[in-house]
Amino acid sequence: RTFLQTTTSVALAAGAGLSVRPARAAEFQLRWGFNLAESHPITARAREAAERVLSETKGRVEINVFPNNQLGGDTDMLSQLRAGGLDLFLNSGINVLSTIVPSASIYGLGFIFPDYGAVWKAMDGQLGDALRTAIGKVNLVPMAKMWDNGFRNITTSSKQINTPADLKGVKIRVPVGALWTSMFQAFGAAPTAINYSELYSALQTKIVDGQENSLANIFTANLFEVQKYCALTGHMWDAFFCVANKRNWEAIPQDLRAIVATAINDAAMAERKDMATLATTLRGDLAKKGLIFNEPDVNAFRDALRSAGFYKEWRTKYGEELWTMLESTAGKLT
Ligand code: X2X
Repeated sequence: RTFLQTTTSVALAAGAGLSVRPARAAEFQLRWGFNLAESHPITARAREAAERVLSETKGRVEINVFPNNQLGGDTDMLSQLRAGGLDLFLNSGINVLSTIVPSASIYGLGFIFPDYGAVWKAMDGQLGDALRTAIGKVNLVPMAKMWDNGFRNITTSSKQINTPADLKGVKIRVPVGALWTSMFQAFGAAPTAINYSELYSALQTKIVDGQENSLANIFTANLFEVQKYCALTGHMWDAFFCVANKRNWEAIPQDLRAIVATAINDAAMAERKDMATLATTLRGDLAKKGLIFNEPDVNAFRDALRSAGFYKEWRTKYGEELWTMLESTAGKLT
């Protein structure tokens, strides 16, 4: 039980005058977990949201932020969330969240968004709303705004990836979600599903040769230390839903819930801007750390997915309704 509803006033130590903590334990204490590193912009913005909530609720709601897999990997955190031990969880709809809401992964299909304009039009619009509705059906409450996790690129340690043929048989880590495994199988690679919490050590010990992620994650999780090459494939875009455990969420009075939701959604919007700013410098920063970049012809990668029947297969899985919504922003895919 994380949701401590204290009736007694627990005075904190005297002399805490400089602290932003309330003078007594908050009525509602929420635990908010996710996988990203301490230095990722998501962590700073989540902490900022927590401060804002504490002040705007006059100390009644305290959110404790647990980044960097402090509470366990994504698979563990999802279990904790469903059991109510975790109140808020940031997770990609393509990642473990898709194991309980399969349709939430649709925005991760390869090469569907040309740019961020197309991304936010879809995800703040009809398609995103449909996915939030699906998430709402499994006793989770999704916040309105997604948090950017960036376009993804492939890193490797033993060889450079210039064409889909270069991926043949390459052992590559993917997050735990069926779409990811399917996509890398369609590229001809040998994907292994591993949580982000285990990624650095899986690369270091050569359980896998490569992985794919945003430049922000390659930087903040220090993956450049255990990877040599980065192919700028931008093969898919990813983002996080912020989801709450429904029972715990509804135990909070409506006026306080509104403050929490607004603070979290505003933080998501600020984080999107942070990512856009970072995008202008990360390649240079990572090159300075020794990562060797190349810019492959991405059309060849998209064609590889097409000819492997990848889009057709997933069209059947997602169904025509979602597919039509997707194609209304992404254009014809099959
Ligand atoms: O696990 C990953 O690679 C990450 C951090 O990008 C996601 O959560 C999908």
